[in-house]
Amino acid sequence: MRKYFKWVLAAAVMFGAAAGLFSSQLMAQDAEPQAFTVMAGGHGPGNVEVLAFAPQSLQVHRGDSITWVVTGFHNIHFENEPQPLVVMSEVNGQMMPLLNSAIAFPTIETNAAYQGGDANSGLPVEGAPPFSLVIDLEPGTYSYLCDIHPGMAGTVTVVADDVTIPSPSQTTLQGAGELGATIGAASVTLLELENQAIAQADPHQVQLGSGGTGRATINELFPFTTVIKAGESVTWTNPADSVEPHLVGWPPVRGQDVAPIEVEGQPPILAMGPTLLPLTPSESAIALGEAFASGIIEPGQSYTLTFTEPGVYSYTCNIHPAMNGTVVVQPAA
Ligand SMILES: [Cu+2]
Repeated sequence: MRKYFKWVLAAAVMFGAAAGLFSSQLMAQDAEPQAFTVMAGGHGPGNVEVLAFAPQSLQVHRGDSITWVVTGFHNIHFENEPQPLVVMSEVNGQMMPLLNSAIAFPTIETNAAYQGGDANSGLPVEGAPPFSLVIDLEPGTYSYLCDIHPGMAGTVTVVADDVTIPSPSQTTLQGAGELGATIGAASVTLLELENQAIAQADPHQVQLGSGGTGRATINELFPFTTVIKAGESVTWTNPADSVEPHLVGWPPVRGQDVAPIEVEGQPPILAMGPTLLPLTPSESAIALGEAFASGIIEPGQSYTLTFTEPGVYSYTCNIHPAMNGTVVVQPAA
């Protein structure tokens, strides 16, 4: 009786294992396509902005779809090398800086089947549906990136149908963990930068955002408040190891990054709008109440203004509305 029982148990285990194997194979082959989500960027406290795809690496089966949820200013571009955001081009016989149409405009529609090669989501447009692709690719690893933020890249690995992969909810959790770790590390840097700014010996220097923070940027001014004497200057510097452009100016000009020039039968030329245009050359003198705008200060660049009159001067970064600073100019002794 005991022997018999053992045999039944063994048979049941074996049958169960076989059935499990059989059913899991069935599931892998006949499974409904799954819908995965990838976060493209994210926000943390203290104006920390994550410049990463999360999860950075994703496994899918052929036929599954991926939706990229974009937070911030990012594109999703399957390609090998990032393209420059700003290109100099001749318009009506004049060289002018243009937003690169190879980045701005999509080359694949949302919900389309992606079968390889160059494919770009285009820049995020307010109110547009999220960018999704149905992955119709042979097994292999495919990489994509954001043209705007160097180092912001992700991979999609397509595996054979009979290979088990993490579920969409597991990968979403994984992505949330990656975002959280990046925000945590950036928050530590934020405190260090604020402490440095408070202890700073030279009141004439302001750092625009963070540098060297890898997968995140901190869009703040270090320090927020600058106190100088009339006739003195302030120099704003975007650190060389930053990955984010900034500018300083007053009054704020938001949301006019592009001033499209219509061209018949072609996509519009994307001239830079008032938000990004330089109004005041570096080394200029500013009077109280006078408007000024630096234009884009790229990583590694500086911009200097001299304040001749006592008073309180507010300024902002048109790209990052939370970057607001004040220069307090005291009467010269
Ligand atoms: Cu900024």
